[in-house]
Amino acid sequence: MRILITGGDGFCGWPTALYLSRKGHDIAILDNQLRREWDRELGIESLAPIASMDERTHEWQKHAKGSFTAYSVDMRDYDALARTVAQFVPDAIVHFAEQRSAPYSMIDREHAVFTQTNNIVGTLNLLYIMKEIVPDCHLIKLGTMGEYGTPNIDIEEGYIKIAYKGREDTLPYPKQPPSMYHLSKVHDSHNIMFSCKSWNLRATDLNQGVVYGIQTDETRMHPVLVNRFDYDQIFGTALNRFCVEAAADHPLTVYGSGGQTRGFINLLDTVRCIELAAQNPAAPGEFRVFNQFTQEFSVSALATKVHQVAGDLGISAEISHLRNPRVESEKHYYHAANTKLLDLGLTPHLLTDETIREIIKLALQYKDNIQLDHIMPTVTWS
Ligand code: NAD
Ligand code: USQ
Repeated sequence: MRILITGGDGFCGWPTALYLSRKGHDIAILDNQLRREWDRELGIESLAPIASMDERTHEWQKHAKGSFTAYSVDMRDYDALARTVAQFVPDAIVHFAEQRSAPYSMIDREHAVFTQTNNIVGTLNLLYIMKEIVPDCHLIKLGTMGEYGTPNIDIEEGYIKIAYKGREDTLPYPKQPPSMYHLSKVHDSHNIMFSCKSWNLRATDLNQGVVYGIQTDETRMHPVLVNRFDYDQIFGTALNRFCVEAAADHPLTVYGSGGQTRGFINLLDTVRCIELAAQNPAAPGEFRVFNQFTQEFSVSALATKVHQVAGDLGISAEISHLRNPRVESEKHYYHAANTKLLDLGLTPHLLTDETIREIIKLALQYKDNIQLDHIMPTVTWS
């Protein structure tokens, strides 16, 4: 297949591009490297230093089975995006290219407006381009489990059957997103659903949980291919962050009581899920939603696991319950369906002590680069 991967320079996009390329697909990555600019804005850096997009692309071209091309294009630039799609003519577009940090979107009004404009305009441009240029192409869009929030009933995969006043319908599952960033994903989902219905486009919305892990078989093939490793308060996410904190002898930063429960997925499964979605495209006019996570954990349970594995490595990682900077429920029901990707053939890499050990060891390897002053949360929701 010919697969265009937007956000192909990012944490999920880069390993996905390499994985699909090694499977023999023709790959184009598209990224304007905004994420590297946000690092500069915030004074942070990937813990494992990453090569420039040009350098890592050149290195991968030596290993790629099919063609492998990189485009430096902004999703908000309709003409440039349209030219790229017209030139590459993809069978599938995997769309990762958004501002993905909840804390970044909550810094202030400017960052909230930026996040929603960047994400919603980029996706809208893509939808119009697909309609005009590649109407049969399959859009594989990264959504988020956070779109659903934490309702007091089971979470379904995108839709819920409702019986009301003697009538029944299957409707989009109610959305209660917890940040301006998560809201942008909800707006995207609505725009994509409308486009599928109106223009007969085919789309899969992958509501992904929090991703953990750093390296894949492909990113390990050469030091220049190393994946980015975020751990700071803005772009770092729960499990990876706890592992770096352990390596840095910093208390593990559990927000509030830690009862917040979320869906989690190993990066190795992220890349496989994208492959499964691409191999099994949505039908024309179909807006399909898959919940892309493999296990549910509370934040406290994860911190406890990291504490134990760190202990085995001779590191005493104390757990600290901080005042929660976010407005979110810390004690709630959480049970979400995730069978659709399993039905397509996903065999999950479940969280093991070995996985945690590997992340801690990678963090130890770069211990001198850890910026301790970027760990504690300062961005608050209220
Ligand atoms: P990332 O920030 O590492 O990568 C996103 C990439 O998109 C960056 O390289 C950035 O430069 C690029 N980008 C952003 N705006 C762009 C624009 N206007 N034009 C061109 N490129 C642009 O993020 P990630 O962790 O790889 O996440 C990828 C996607 O997966 C996001 O849509 C995110 O919402 C979703 N997701 C991520 C996680 C996670 O835990 N990382 C979980 C669920 C969903
Ligand atoms: N948390 C802590 N301590 C930390 C960091 C986070 O207790 O040091 C808590 C948060 O309060 C939250 C939970 O852990 O309850 C998850 O937070 P996170 O920062 O790991 O992840 P989140 O903000 O939800 O965002 C991440 C990605 C985002 C993706 C989302 C998937 O950055 O792109 O959409 O995970 S989901 O959470 O399913 O919506």
